[in-house]
Amino acid sequence: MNDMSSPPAVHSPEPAHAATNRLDYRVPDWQVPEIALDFALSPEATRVRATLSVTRTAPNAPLRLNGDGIAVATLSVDGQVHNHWDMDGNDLVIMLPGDRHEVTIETVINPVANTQLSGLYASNGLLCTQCEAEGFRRITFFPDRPDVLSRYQVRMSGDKAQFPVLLSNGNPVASGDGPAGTHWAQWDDPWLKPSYLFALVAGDLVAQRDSFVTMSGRKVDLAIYVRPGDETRTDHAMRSLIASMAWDEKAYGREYDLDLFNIVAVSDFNAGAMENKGLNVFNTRYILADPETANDGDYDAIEGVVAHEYFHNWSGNRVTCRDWFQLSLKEGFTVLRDQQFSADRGSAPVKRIEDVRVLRAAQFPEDSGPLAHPIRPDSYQEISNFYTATVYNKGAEVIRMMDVMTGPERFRQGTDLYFDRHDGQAATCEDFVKAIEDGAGIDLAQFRRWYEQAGTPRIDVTMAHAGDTVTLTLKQTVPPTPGQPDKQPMVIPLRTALFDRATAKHSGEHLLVLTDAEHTFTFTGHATAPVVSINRGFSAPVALNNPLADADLVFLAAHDDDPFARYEAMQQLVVQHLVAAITDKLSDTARDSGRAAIGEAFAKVVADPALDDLMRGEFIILPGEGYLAEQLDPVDPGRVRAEREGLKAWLGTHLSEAWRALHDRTAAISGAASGTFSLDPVSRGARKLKTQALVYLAAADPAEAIRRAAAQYAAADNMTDRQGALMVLCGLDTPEREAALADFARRFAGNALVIDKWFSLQAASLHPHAIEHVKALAKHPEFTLANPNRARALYMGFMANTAAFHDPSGEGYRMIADLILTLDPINGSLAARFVPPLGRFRKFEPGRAALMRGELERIAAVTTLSRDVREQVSKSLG
Ligand code: B3K
Ligand code: ZN
Repeated sequence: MNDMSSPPAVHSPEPAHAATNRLDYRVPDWQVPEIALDFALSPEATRVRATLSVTRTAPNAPLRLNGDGIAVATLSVDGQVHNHWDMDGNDLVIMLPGDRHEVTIETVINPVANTQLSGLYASNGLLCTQCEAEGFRRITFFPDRPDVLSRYQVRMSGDKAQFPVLLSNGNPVASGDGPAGTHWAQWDDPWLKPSYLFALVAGDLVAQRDSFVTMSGRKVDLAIYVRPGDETRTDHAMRSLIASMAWDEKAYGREYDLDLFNIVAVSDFNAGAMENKGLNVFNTRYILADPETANDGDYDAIEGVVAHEYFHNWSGNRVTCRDWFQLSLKEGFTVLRDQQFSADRGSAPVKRIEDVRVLRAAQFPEDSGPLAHPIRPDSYQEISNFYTATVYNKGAEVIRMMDVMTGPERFRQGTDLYFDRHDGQAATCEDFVKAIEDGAGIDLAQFRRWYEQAGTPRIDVTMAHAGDTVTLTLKQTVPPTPGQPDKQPMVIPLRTALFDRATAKHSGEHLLVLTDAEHTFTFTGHATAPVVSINRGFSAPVALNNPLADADLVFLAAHDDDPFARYEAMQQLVVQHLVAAITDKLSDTARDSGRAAIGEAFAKVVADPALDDLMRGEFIILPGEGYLAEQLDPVDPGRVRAEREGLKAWLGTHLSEAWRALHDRTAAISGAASGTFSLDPVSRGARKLKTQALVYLAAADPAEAIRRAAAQYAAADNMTDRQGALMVLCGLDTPEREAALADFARRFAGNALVIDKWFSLQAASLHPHAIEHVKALAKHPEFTLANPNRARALYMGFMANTAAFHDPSGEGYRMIADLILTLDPINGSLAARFVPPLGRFRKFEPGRAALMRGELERIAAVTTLSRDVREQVSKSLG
């Protein structure tokens, strides 16, 4: 059975799971305008009685209700026992004579046994729900699709000591004590909603409370519920929520629509958070923060995710999705909205750079691999597999391009029309595009291809100069992707400026909109050949091939007035050099001159008084190993690591005085020396640079870096400094490493979110024995696969450690394949998240590719795989 050369199908007697296709959409045969739910809560046997008012929309059709892992305990129609029903697989099919009925179904579920964390489950003694996308059917039988909108009334009863707090969507309408130490509460949500937005939480929780007065003067009570003891760490989340509510009124004219807004933080959660109407449920990771335990990135992530979920109240809840193929309708738009919010709250250019970095690290590889799909997919087996960087982040970029082309005022007219036109509806991506077209007055006919075609377009740029005329020829290629061998040209808006070399100025930015496969743009009035800065602000999510000489890149890195373009020039300078080095195309002289150019650009940036430290920090981050790998075919991850670290060490030595000075200067800010912690940009910038300086010093002079890192660790009054120092120590083979790790574990024992950091730092470290460390950590008493944050901390950290994951022995691949097989029966949707990195085997040199493929085949040979893992593995094998 271990014959690696056999095709996977031979090992897989199970029939392939049927695909759901976008074009097969049909309106529902029945609607459910109202549902009353009654929960008798108990950790191991919760009884659910659901009463559905159903109305027929198609003649003769039976009522088909989805279920998953549940059975009918009792069923009645219009108050009478009803026997005309059958099971069709997981579906409950009820024959009904009339056009309107009241159907009551009882089910009994076991939340404690629900390790998939979908439906109603237990987390740390709490009971909570996660219903998107198809979890509601694990609670009760229902037409579990987003175009069935219902009014929900929810009653919960349970032991008062065990579940003192009982929450659901909407408003609390009644509560009281019941028999034998129980109590009950009734909640009523006045807004129609699909089943995926249903939520219930019961348990011992404390609330931090505040309020917000909306633009029409209504007071909204806000509460963030956490486990007792955690309430001191909710201030930042609450501030973020209030800021989000104000921002959505100002930026999009969207006002909140209930008298209360509740958030609950739970420790076991598959995703980051969930936008249930009036009752958001969050992963603790995106709520809890204080300076000692959360780093600056955590603070940003909390602000962004709190905003994201809040913004869904309009983009997702008031206007929801017709079907799951439209997921980007709510996710792409809401990511754009949270990106715009965070840009307004902090440094817009830094935020843009971070967002592009995420896109390139997570979405570009997806778009060039076997799991590539359009932002509006055409087919899926398991929808959980489509909560992807493509649907979310590329989806946001696509809508951002509409904004770029229309300008913000017209874009706002488009979104206003969208919300007005589709309020209360389950809409499609097409509805969104049409509303922008009509509201903003723009023709998006060809632009719609962004919803249809997968793959990152590549733009080849050639420039010619003669007399005073510049011709810029742009050629687009959209690569073939699975199921889409031939592509049509896209609409690609590129913000462009031509810089005069002598004055380092340009005479105004142009928005070049490329619509053909190839187009030449002409500019006059350039006596000398300019330096072209193109895709400024990253106006289109494309891979740009604009071959510029090192000197031109150094010029743009120093002078471009678009901060993103300046950063980009720096990145391109480094990428060009490293790609040439990795592929052995550099002579010794070329290596020296390449390094010299990079050193010059770095020196300018480090010393530039016009830059703030937050931005300076962005400029000096070397392109990630994953992004470098994207530029190579085939990839040898060992070479990528060696050359990237080699350059880092060279920069560490070449600029050692600058790094020392930087570390000395920043150490005085927001460390123990300053005595106060602040999230202001100056303190944050200092913290960012402090660790970056250490990183370069560590690559060049480990002994000095160890001394400085140990001091930074000891002096730290905040997690950013402490974690940064520990990260640097963690990559070095030194007793200080062990001492700091032990101190960290002791200091933060019992704080799960910080212990997650302890696991991921070691898994992602540059230490030569990282792979052994991961193996040992998997056996650590604090390690568990039952908690998604912990599982991700160790194994996502490890997979991001490309040199370790791609160890030529294949041990990293084996470990991940074993993990997938062990995790799959516990939590299939989480297990499936670990498949894509193995699925990229075609990108790698033949030795590694064969090993990776072999592991995928070993997984595929298992007949009991979840639908989630099965889909990802079989698509990866192709
Ligand atoms: N809408 C949720 C996603 C839940 C994922 C379920 N597999 C989070 C968000 O995007 O806001
Ligand atoms: Zn979302």
